[in-house]
Amino acid sequence: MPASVLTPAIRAEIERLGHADIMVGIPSFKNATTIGYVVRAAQAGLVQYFPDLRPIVVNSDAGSPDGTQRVVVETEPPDYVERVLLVRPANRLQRVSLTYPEVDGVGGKGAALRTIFEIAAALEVQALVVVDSDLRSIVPEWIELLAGPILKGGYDFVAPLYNRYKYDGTITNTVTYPLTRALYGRRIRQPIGGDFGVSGDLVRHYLERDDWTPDVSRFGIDIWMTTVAITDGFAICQTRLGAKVHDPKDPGADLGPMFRQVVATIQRLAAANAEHWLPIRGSHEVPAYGFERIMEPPPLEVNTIRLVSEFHQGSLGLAGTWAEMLAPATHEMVLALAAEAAAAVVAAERRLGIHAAGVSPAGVTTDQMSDALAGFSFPDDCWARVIYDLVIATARDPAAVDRFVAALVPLYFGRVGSFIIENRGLSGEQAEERAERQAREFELLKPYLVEGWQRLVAEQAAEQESA
Ligand SMILES: Nc1nc2c(ncn2[C@@H]2O[C@H](COP(=O)(O)OP(=O)(O)O)[C@@H](O)[C@H]2O)c(=O)[nH]1
Ligand SMILES: [Mg+2]
Repeated sequence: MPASVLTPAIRAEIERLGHADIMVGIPSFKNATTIGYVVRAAQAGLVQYFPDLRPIVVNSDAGSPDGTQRVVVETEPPDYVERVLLVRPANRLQRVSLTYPEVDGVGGKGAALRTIFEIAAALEVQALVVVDSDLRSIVPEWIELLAGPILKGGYDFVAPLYNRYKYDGTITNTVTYPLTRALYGRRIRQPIGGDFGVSGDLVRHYLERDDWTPDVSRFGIDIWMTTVAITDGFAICQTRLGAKVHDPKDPGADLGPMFRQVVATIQRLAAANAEHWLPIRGSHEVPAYGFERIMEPPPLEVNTIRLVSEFHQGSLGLAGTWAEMLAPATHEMVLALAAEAAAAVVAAERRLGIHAAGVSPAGVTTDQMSDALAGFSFPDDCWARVIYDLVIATARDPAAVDRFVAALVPLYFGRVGSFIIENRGLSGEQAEERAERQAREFELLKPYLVEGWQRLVAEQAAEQESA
């Protein structure tokens, strides 16, 4: 097992705590304004739904300068929850907030979870629930929905199912959902949702793996957890949590680094797991726990013109890298699309009388920008080929993955821009159908990936022979 990262102070804290049956872990980085509510909801869920178990809440913080940890420590104590819920639990609820140590010099969400895993393993918990600290829509029942399948149903990994606004979750919709589904044959709709349930067995297994890379210490953690649960044969289900409402992010402005960390991780795992996914065709449903929900999440504004413009800008500086990482036919298609993107942006800016690239133009809505860009489209099958070409390129040259994934960012912007333009008039349900259609396209093109992989294996064998 790789060495523990825990500091002596955290070890002493674990010694003091002894044991627990169920733990809620909350990673945080500058979430002072929202984490108090998440802590109260977690406490209430533990007290209300698991009154006989020994519960603990652990906040693993990055050393936030905004007082996040103080909020956790000062938020209403567990007896407040007992009072408002009229429950008298058998065990006292423990609550801890600590600053997590970096893993091999790297901090981030994954490093925060690494400390949470180590504490969960040391306390010998049966179930660990992890929830994000920027959640607005969490309610106490989420704790039951995430831990129940483990404690009652024998599952090891519980992935969330939520209603997200149609423009939220763009990394999930463009890459992690369709690729995980097509590679491994499991329809896990939110492989990087951030809110998970994990059994004690799977926590120990995570700590025993020896592929904890720097990206896993950052935002690669979620796709790593999900993929390891699939490939290493753990029992997986989903759980219906209702709407996901959290701090909004505009893909063009906020999601570049997260995209690179998530996609480099999923690509690295794909290259390592070929014998696992090569035989798989099609996909099947993953069981879902919990009652259906119909809540609609609030809308989110996105600067569509910036997304489409960044796609074209990328083609100016990155065409060389695109040529390296894409098949010639895909490369050609993508360059033609980038030229169309440039023309669409010029026309849209003229129609709206603005110059929008870079800043969000005041008073211009997502829908107005999308209407003005109507006609620009980055087709499903071209996107699937881009992602599959990258699987092959990463396997051929593992050291280049970060460079390739950085060059993929403008293509992702183009693809997301197109998704938003095409979905502008659609309901959440209709947009969901589009995401499903794209996932089916990934499945349909799986033979393209398999052939590319077999060609690479043959090439490498020939090189070996001649060497
Ligand atoms: N400890 C720690 N937590 C982080 C860090 N970055 C993000 N997080 C937490 O990870 C969770 C998800 O982050 P968020 O930015 O909301 O990502 P998204 O909702 O997946 O787009 C939140 O609880 C963040 O506070 C970090 O550097 N350190
Ligand atoms: Mg969030």
